[in-house]
Amino acid sequence: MTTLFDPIQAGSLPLATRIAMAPLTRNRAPGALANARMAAYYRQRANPATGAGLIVTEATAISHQGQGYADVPGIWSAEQVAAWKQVTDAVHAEGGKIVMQLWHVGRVSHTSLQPGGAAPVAPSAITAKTKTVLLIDGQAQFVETSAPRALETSELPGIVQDYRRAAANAIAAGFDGVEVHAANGYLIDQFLRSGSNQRSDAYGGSVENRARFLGEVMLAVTQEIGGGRTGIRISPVTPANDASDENPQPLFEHVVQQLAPLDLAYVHVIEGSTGGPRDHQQGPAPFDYAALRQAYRAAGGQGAWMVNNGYDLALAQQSLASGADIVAFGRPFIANPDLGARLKQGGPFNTLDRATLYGGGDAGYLDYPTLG
Ligand code: 8OZ
Repeated sequence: MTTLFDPIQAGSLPLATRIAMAPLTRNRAPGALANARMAAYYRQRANPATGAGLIVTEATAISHQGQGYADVPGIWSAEQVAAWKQVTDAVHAEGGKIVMQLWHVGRVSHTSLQPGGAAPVAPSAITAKTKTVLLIDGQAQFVETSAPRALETSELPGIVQDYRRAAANAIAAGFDGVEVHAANGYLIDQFLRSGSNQRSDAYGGSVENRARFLGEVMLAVTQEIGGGRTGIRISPVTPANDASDENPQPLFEHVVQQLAPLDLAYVHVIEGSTGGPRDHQQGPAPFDYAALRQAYRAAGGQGAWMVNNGYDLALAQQSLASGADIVAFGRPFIANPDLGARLKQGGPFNTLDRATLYGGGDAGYLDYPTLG
């Protein structure tokens, strides 16, 4: 029987275990630059014998327009590429693998974070009922997002190009690959889901149209760096950032069918409400994740199937036994740098300090203890 501690080949990525560190926003990159503190944090989790078989970085903006939170990192400039090298070097020195999560927040932003103080962009001019994080006098504060403007059809190729450049930059910075963030109510998910997409052009309306932007981004990224170094994260029913869809099952089955020919490294699925109940429901029926995976496989998709949300060892083993390939752990990896070793011996696990999640320094970031 396959265990979490068995190796797997995910596209071109040889992974020592099936334990992934999920992408985790920590708001510790002032100036949108990675830094030595971040390198130390990822290094603590990088050795596959004690930490993760694969690290997915915190969400990283592909452009200034793609920024939506204070002190999150970027990957659009040469300076940012150089800064990330200290992170990839640290992870590789421990024998680890790391991919960068590529992010455009769309409407989940604030004018104070946008170029020239402009309105954030979105598929449609519908304000998300959600908050973003700003730093006010050095303190992380949650504030309402700003009203977005609808993107012109003619602007979309430029954003696709931003994803392509970001993927090339990630490889130049030493990453083993990228994960396109198509989850949690950010730009790509805003196009996918009917609650945020009221477009009347080729990018709105039918399932095929709403999935078009995602398809174009994935084609550009895979053409640039190869499908085997590319993953994607989706969250079919999450209500995160005001995301909603009236019928997610056919929408996401179409999405994975569209992904199948790209020969991706992996498909990463958040089950349920991100960081919340796994049985969260949107649409007419409970979401069928096994059917989603079967739709991908039936279309010829061979990427690893990565699952996430509220997993412990028992649930992870159960999921591997029923067809998942990799399990991503988020909050447990914040509090336990050596989560792999702790899972292997059945605990104990450190408790997460929520007060130090977003912004700040070493506390709650570099000081969680490891086993003896
Ligand atoms: C928590 C806080 C800010 C951003 C996501 C990138 O939900 C995020 C995020 C999470 O995917």
